[in-house]
Amino acid sequence: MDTIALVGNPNSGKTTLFNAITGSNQHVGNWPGVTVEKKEGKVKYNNKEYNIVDLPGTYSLGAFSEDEIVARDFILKGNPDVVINVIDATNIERNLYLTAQLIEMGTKVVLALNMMDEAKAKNIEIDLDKLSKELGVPIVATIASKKQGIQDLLKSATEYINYEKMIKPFTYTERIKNELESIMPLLSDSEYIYPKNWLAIKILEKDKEIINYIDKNGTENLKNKVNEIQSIDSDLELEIIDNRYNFVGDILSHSVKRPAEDQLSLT
Ligand code: GDP
Ligand code: K
Ligand code: MG
Repeated sequence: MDTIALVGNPNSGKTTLFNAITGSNQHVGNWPGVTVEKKEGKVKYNNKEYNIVDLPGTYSLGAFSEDEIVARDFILKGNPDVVINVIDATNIERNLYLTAQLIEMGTKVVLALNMMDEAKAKNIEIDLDKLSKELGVPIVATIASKKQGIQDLLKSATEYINYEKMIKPFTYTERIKNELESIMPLLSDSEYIYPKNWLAIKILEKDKEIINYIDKNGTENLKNKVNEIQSIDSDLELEIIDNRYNFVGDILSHSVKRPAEDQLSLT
């Protein structure tokens, strides 16, 4: 059975959407080894049954909380066939930071642009086509609390399972690009359970889970490189965060218009 995972910031409407999709066909358990709640359900679409997994609400996919680690491990190791990223359309700048990380991971992701009723009430204009093209992800507008857009979302997500992934190459700053180029060759002489591009970024971010993982599974050359990077007191991780915000900000400047007073309150 194909699996669809839901991921998004807290309060983006993820649970409401999960309930709208699965109805009463759901159950709650726990993720192994942690106290984080695991919600799973099933939905039938086009005569086919799909497994739906609701991942913990999270702003980021770092290693700073159990929720973040559960979410990213499931996306990278649980092999979902497609991921639905639920976005609060009234808070799109902040919400897309997570999207940027999903794109960076190489995830096959569909955006559910939720709370479209509230975005409309706030006169936020979103050019869905432009946003979709520039992000390189299919987007469906939803109002989960009114069960609107659910069928379109299921159509988009289930069809995407059989399509090639849309590719939006991330552009990094010169310094990050150079650092990545120095790590990539060291990753090529062994097999890892994580995508190599993503591992290289996490090494530069000094992600503690990944540093541990490399410590156990990496080649000597890679371990030496990781130690070297950790001993340099650089602000590379901040530059990587900035890089993601710039990627998102640039795209939003072409595709989202807010009323003037709202723009002022953002600064
Ligand atoms: P989660 O934290 O992402 O699981 O978010 P919830 O599903 O708990 O939703 C947070 C709040 O937003 C709840 O009060 C929902 O009823 C409400 N909500 C969810 N989707 C929508 C929507 O599309 N429009 C509006 N106006 N409210 C919504
Ligand atoms: K909530
Ligand atoms: Mg929830």
